[in-house]
Amino acid sequence: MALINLAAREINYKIVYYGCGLCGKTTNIQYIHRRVNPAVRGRLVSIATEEERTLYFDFLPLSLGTVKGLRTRFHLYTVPGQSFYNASRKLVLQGVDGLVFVADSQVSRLDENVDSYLNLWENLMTHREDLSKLAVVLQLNKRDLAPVFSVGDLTELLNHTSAPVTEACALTGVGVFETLKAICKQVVARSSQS
Ligand SMILES: Nc1nc2c(ncn2[C@@H]2O[C@H](COP(=O)(O)OP(=O)(O)OP(=O)(O)O)[C@@H](O)[C@H]2O)c(=O)[nH]1
Ligand SMILES: [Mg+2]
Repeated sequence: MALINLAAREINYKIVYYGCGLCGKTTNIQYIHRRVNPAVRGRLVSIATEEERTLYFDFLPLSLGTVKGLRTRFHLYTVPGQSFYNASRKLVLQGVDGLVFVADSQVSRLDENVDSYLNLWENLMTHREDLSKLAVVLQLNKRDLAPVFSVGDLTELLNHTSAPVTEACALTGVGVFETLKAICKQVVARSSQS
């Protein structure tokens, strides 16, 4: 649920980038951090291993305009994709408003994508949340590599909630802002309904 701070005239949304290890979650956030106007962003906080794998999360706050006279703050998080960091993933999911599920399109990563998608459903259940009730975008990343699955195949496997789908190459930034816009639009629309 979006957190409204009336004293500060501010509305806060939490968006979590989820997906298997090495699918490109941190790369998305780093690209956004590099490319947005410094006036709208806070500090990028990354808690990572020496090999630059996410250990706990990445965090980037963005202030993007107003909704009904309230300043909007989007708190972007990533989770660690490696399977043994599940406790961290559960914590990061707490209070989530929007989810970007980042899929690694490479054929060789099929099992990891499916495991991560199932793990997301499971972890949301522990917070009494349900993917079908949240704002969701499916980002098909690493479209620059080969061989990759078709958009249709990945959508069938990883999009049981009929979420908007974007294609991306987070390394060069293709599709990164399209994904961000799609998820921001959805979380704002949902909070306006409630
Ligand atoms: N070719 C290609 N490489 C990518 C793309 N996106 C990310 N990468 C690379 O994939 C590797 C892993 O990217 P990360 O962003 O660290 O992956 P992650 O999902 O945060 O991984 P964890 O923190 O372990 O969960 C890095 O070497 C990136 O440069 C892409 O679209 N195309
Ligand atoms: Mg990471």
